[in-house]
Amino acid sequence: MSVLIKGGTVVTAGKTRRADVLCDNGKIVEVGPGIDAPAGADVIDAGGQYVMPGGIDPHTHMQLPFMGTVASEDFYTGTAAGLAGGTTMIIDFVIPNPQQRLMEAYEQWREWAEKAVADYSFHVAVTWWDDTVSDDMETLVRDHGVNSFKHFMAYKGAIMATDEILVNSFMKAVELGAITTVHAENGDLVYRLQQKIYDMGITGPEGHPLSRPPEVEGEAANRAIRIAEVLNCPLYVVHVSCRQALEAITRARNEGQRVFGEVLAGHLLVDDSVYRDPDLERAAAHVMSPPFRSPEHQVALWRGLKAGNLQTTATDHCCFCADQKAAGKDDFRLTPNGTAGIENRMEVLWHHGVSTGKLTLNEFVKVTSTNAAQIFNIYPRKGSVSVGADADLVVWDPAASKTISVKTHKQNVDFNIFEGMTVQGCASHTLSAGKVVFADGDLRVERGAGKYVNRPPFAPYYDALNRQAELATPTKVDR
Ligand code: URQ
Ligand code: ZN
Ligand code: ZN
Repeated sequence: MSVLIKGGTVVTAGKTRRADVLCDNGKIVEVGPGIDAPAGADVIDAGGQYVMPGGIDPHTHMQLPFMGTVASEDFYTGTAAGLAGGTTMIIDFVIPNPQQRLMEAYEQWREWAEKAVADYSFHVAVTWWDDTVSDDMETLVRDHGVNSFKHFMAYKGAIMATDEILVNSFMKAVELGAITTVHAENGDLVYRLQQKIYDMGITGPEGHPLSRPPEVEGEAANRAIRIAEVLNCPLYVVHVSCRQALEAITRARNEGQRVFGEVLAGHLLVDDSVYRDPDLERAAAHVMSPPFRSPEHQVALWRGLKAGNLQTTATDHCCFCADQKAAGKDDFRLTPNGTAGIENRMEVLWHHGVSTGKLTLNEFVKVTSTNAAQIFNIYPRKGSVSVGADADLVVWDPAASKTISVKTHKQNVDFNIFEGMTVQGCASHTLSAGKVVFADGDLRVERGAGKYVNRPPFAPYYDALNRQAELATPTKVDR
């Protein structure tokens, strides 16, 4: 079955032009003006609309077992909600328990993800270390298309990676040609600050941000960056939420270090006043880490995105309903951390980014799709509108408006951090593997249609050798 998207303006990371797009057999087969519809083709009239690469959300946690419960959104409902917002691929996380073989956890997550309706891939977390972890990392890169390994520097007593784990894992990643990613919060500081805040009698959700100030994130981001610098290891900092972490990334990038930064749609648009909501259930619904920050950090993050010091946008889609969040009713430390966003990421970024002039059309495509595809080595198969690429596309209607609400969203969670936000510009059609899976408000998904996406390693040793060469030849000093 072929689909012709006719009359639209194709927007990619590098170009904006009037062109039709013909999809057949899951791939893009022709891009250009005046394409005639083959017999039997589905034709989408994209007049007055944009045709862009489907969004890639590089940070989700579908059905994550965490803090004594399981995230309410699973791989079926979560990828469907993403398609309704123009996101056609997720990169989720395999998170082994300490002492659990990475391969065992990987097989478990692969099984959970079989019901996905859009394509998916996995970062694999390194939560402990011994030779078997090293071996499993190698197996995952060599045989399973994993090229990124995650490290939680927070969550002491659970999945926190110590410096020793970071060093061992980063060295292995360089050897394998993989990239490392970090959740950058100093877990020891958080642990003690949580205790201190709680012992002061602050037990409600307002205690959450107090126990994880921006400095706690800035320190960890800088530490991970410095470790990566010494080991010449590419580093991707997830959910950068504050000026301090952004400054650490910006400094490193200005010195030519291979560091990337990710920002969540939520951290760009929601501030820490939510934790002072007199409705404690609503306040608890916003408990995630790093926490939503005071307004000056949103200003810094938008600047970072515009300046190119933050390359990707994500959601950290990790859903817990009110009855789950209630576990922390008397002790904020027990509130499962996580919020939603996969359905609204692109539309809120369009409304607050493109329509306000912060982002050009091409920058919007970069930060919602292409940069993630390039960083995680699946470009131009993903993140492009080019012949031979997967036909994962979104037809974007700049004139359409909607008001975001839990009453109408497709996400399987009873709260929306963008509740009541009216946006102009949203997906009218989404194609996944060349099939129309969302059109005029209706999902047309097929359980299990999503495919696992292999992500090949980068050139192993390349950077390490270059670095050694640099170090070996002392810089000439003109006397
Ligand atoms: O830390 C993460 O990224 C996971 C556990 C989701 N929860 C969160 O608060 N960000
Ligand atoms: Zn995290
Ligand atoms: Zn996360």
